[in-house]
Amino acid sequence: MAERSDEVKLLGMWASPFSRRIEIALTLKGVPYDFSEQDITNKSPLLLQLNPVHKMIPVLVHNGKPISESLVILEYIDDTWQNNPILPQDPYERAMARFWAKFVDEQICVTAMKVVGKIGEEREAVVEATRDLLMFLEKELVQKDFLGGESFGFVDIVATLVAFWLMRTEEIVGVKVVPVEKFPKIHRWVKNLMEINVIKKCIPPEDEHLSYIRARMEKLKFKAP
Ligand SMILES: N[C@@H](CCC(=O)N[C@@H](CS)C(=O)NCC(=O)O)C(=O)O
Repeated sequence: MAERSDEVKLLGMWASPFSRRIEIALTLKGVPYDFSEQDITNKSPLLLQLNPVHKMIPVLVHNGKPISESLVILEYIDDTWQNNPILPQDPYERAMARFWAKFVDEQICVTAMKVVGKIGEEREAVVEATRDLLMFLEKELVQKDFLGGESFGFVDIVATLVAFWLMRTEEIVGVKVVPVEKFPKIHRWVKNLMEINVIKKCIPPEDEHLSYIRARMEKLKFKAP
């Protein structure tokens, strides 16, 4: 649990899967925090001051010190509050968890984001590319309830982006990127996630989230075919 002297503040945005990762980790650890909702279309002087390199949320401020980039923040939280560990203890397992987290961000997230930005044949190609990448997660979930193994951990927190952003976006773009027939293990994993109280508490409410994603896509002129 947080020490009484800990001052923890999260600059985030309610609909951001990156910001939600940090809320999940802080909630799992029982760390009280102040949440500062940021407008990413009109960045606050505080955000620009605290994250001058990327100018992005989330930023965690612990006792006045800012930390940016969600994967870095998650590790910081795990190092600082050691109850309910997020990363495995074994060095090889830790390396593997970091490997898959990096894969989710650098490969799945980057490719999946293009699904909403493309139409027609180009969209079909990125949907296929996203499925090829997701197949690696599907295989990781054989005989495992969570990407972290027996229990929910670092990779699961990072991959909530697949469960609560990519799979929600399907309804808006009108394409089943993660069909249950092809990805039964991923669908089972999403069900397992939904049984965790911290997850139930920390994911954005579905209807508001879908309206937000739809409005943002319209603003960016992304249209369903
Ligand atoms: N690699 C970053 C990505 C964070 C990110 O993409 N944040 C978005 C909100 S979902 C943002 O702040 N966007 C503002 C911008 O791109 O200017 C992380 O893991 O923290």
